[in-house]
Amino acid sequence: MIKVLTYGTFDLLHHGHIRLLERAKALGDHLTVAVSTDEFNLGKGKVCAYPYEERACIVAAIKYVDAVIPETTWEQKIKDVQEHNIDIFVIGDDWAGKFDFLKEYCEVVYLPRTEGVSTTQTKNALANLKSKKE
Ligand code: C2G
Repeated sequence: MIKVLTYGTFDLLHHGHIRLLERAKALGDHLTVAVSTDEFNLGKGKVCAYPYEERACIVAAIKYVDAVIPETTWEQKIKDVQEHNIDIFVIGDDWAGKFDFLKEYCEVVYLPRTEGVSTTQTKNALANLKSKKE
């Protein structure tokens, strides 16, 4: 069984996230997603619309996802790859090169991001909607 692992915030889920998870799962038989906790996101400068428990619940419901674990630190990836017997680490190419240190432990794949969609754009669109109603 080929085991795949990816990491992300997955706030205000959109088709860019779904396409990433679909392609990640297609690389193997089992996909584990490490969802960033709220505290970890603060370190990434991100304040989420949905708290960790809700984001984890939503990601776990996606048909491509087989397991969800929390992402609490930048340093956990090697341990995660070893403890979960991961064969392939996958993430969007906005991170290209950043996780090459994992090549010692597993295959590393950077997938093209889906253009034209982002959680930030979704937040801005919602803010515009709100201002139009006022
Ligand atoms: N993504 C994508 N296309 C988009 C937006 C996001 O392919 N239009 C991908 C990202 O490249 C990432 C995944 O979807 O692989 C999750 O994106 P985010 O929730 O923004 O995750 P991020 O904050 O980049 O967290 O340790 C790694 C970090 O936790 C990654």
